[in-house]
Amino acid sequence: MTDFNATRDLFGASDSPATRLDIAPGAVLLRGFALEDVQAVLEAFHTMTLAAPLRHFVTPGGQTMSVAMTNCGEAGWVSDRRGYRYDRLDPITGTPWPAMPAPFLALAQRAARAAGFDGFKPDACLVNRYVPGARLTLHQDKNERDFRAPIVSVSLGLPAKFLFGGLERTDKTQRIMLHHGDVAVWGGVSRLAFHGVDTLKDGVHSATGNCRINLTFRKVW
Ligand code: MD3
Ligand code: FE
Repeated sequence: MTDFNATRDLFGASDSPATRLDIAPGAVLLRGFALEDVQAVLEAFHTMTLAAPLRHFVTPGGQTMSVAMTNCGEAGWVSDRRGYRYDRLDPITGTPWPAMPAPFLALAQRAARAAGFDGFKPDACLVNRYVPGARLTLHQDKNERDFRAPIVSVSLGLPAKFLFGGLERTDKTQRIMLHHGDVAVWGGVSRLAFHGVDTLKDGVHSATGNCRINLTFRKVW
């Protein structure tokens, strides 16, 4: 899919600086789409991570992940020696994950609608924090029950090189830089594509300091 198609100002808000890129069938990158929401979203991020702190999960293989994670919403993604799964409870606090903050949900739904997925009702938001050196190896997101719903991802802070492959681990990957304020919607046949994030480079961003924060909104149950 080398035929990138960029269109400016498709979003109604005439002063929106967002640009739309079609990455693959069902996959749309909305550059700068979250910029107007950043302040409210980062404030909600700080509040929710007080209740459900960022932590480094251990994979079933026994490796501690370099990306720090937490969740909000009904369902939270967790990993330990027993496997990957979604759980209603935070294993650290033993209590339900914090409710999805209103600015998170509003942004996710606005982006899904802009990409053609009206009526998106995420019940989970996985929050990832990358510091320089952190990476996410190539994987598929397939612990959700319903693959008809897209995944919406929001990138904040330091830029990262995102790797986007095909339905087989060995398929060729595209490399796409994800910047502060970018939102991507992964639906259709792209929903089950292999993807990952290359090692985060050193840097400082005015919104987040020395890290990248990624929010992924999912329909799990
Ligand atoms: C394509 N997160 O949390 S966001 C993840 O930047 C994850 O933190 C990365 O992969 C991050 O699972 C990538 C972009 C993304 C998220 C989910 C996808 C792309 C996707 C699911 C299917 C296909
Ligand atoms: Fe993923």
